[in-house]
Amino acid sequence: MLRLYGSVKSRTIRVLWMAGELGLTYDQKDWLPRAPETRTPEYRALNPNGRVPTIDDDGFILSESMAINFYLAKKHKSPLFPADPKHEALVLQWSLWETDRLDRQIVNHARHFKDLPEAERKPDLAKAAWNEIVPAFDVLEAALTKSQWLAGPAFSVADLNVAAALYRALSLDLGKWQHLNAWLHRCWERPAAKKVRAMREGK
Ligand SMILES: N[C@@H](CCC(=O)N[C@@H](CS)C(=O)NCC(=O)O)C(=O)O
Repeated sequence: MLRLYGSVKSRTIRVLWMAGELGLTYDQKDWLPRAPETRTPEYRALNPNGRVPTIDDDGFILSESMAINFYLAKKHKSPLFPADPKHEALVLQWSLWETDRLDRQIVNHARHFKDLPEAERKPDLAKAAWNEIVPAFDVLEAALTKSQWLAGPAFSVADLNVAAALYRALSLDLGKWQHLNAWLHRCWERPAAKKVRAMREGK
């Protein structure tokens, strides 16, 4: 049995999206980041970082949302994990790139721009994050001007990982990045994506 640890209101959304694409059944421990359940010795034994997501796939324990998605797609022989080694390498390239260039920046921007109570927001931090986001969006825009998808001719785990990480960008004005905007909405129009979005937004 596959067990997923983590709430849809966390990076677990990426794994829930992948599970939906693959049609997997799973048991979810719907725990928010820093929930008391993530601070127990039992959970630390599964993920010493105390973070979500983590999976337990019949005793195989894995953390890191991007790695979990590579594993699930590959294990289930999904076309979302490309067979061509060049496309596979591009999947890794874009997923690692996102983790470096956008993952924390997009969260920091959203928190200090609008998510935190006003008194806790630090406009300087929102601005610093935005200053890193803009050149990264320019890079994505350039790539998506040349190709509809990030790693080969079809939607893949690269698109899923990057688009899922850009959930918060769905509410940004992306008018300056038209190809990025179209690609992001193309990804989030997929039935598995719409389902996790509805879960997250309580619809
Ligand atoms: N690189 C990790 C990041 C995991 C992560 O930071 N998860 C957050 C929630 S989105 C968390 O559990 N934070 C709790 C904490 O910082 O203690 C991944 O992609 O899985």
